[in-house]
Amino acid sequence: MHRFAHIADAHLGAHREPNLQKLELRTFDSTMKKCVELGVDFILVSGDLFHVGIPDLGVVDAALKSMMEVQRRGIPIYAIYGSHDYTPNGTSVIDILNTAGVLSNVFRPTFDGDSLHLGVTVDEKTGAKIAGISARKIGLESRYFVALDRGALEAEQGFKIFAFHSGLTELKPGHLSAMESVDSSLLPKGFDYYAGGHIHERGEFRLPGLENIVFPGPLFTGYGRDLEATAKGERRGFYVVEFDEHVRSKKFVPMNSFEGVFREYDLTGRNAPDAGSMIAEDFKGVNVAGKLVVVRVFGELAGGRASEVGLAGLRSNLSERGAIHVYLNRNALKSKEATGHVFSGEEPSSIERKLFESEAGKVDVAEEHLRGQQGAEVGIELLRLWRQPPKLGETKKDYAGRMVREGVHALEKEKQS
Ligand SMILES: [Mn+2]
Repeated sequence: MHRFAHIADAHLGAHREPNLQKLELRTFDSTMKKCVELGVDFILVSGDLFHVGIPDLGVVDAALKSMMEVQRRGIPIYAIYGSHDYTPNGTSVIDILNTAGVLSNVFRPTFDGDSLHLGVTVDEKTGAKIAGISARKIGLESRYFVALDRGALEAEQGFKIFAFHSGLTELKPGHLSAMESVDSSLLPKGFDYYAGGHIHERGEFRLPGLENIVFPGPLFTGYGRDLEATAKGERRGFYVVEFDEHVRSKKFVPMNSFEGVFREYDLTGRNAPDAGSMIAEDFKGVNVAGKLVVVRVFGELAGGRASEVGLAGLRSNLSERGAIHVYLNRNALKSKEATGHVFSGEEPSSIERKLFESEAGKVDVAEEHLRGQQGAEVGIELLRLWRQPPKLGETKKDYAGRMVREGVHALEKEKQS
């Protein structure tokens, strides 16, 4: 019997807060060690191994040390790009690790007119065949799927794994219903295992002709909204799959490295300062040491501004009491004095999307591709590009130049599409 590990959405480098940063890398290291301990033959990463395409070198160094450990034991790592660690017109950390032979990028496309052929990577030891489609910027990989020569892949004999980093329309969790996704009919049929990534919620599925569709969810805790689920006790980890000619078993291996405390408060009808004391009072006597604390507030304040609730003070108080991280979600808190946009109760990316969509209609430009839905897409892509921090050692001037180049490129690409 052979075994492989299926990891997705590790998002290494996602956290800036030192405690979480440390835990994030430690969890990745323990995961690599666990893979050795479980005797896996290879490891497959379904995208978003890193949080950005050009991560902090300290993060890369730590991750590399952990990966070299499994490599020394003859366990290969295969990977595809995710939506985060893909770099539109540059070199991503995944490319560098691929060049260094620390992992193998199994997304090997060749285009023949409108048709996309995927190279199949054969794992030497087990003979398992792996094909995969990397993510591109939001939803664009769906074009790959449409162009995919499925027949050739379906004709491949032997134990086959298909890796992808996209939501499947039929399987999206309710709160992600607005997210871009790929119709499952576009996947090649008859593979033994569909190694999914991108959906930050663990799930095992089957659809007609598609057995063993698995999304492991984030390896660590994810970020933003994910922290809420982690604090509520959702287990994070990866999958170990046993196989010979077919999948014999698949097991989730939890890697949670801390406990959580989750509290939510409806502040409707309260004054901001009262609301603050109520929350502080409620946290008295709660043991937060060594835990992730997530506080979600919602409702409409009767008086005062959201900032006057004093959540920042609560955060430092809980940190002093040993909380490893305090995540405050006040997206759904409204105040009568607030101005501007209120998009409530969602993850940051969908709030951004809505904001762009609502504003795109108001922009008066002649270029068709900068208006409406298409304009919103351009805005989202630009925001994603310009969020990249400068590279280590990159001068301000070079950074600015690169941002301008990539921005112009994104604008022109949209024009052509
Ligand atoms: Mn992800």
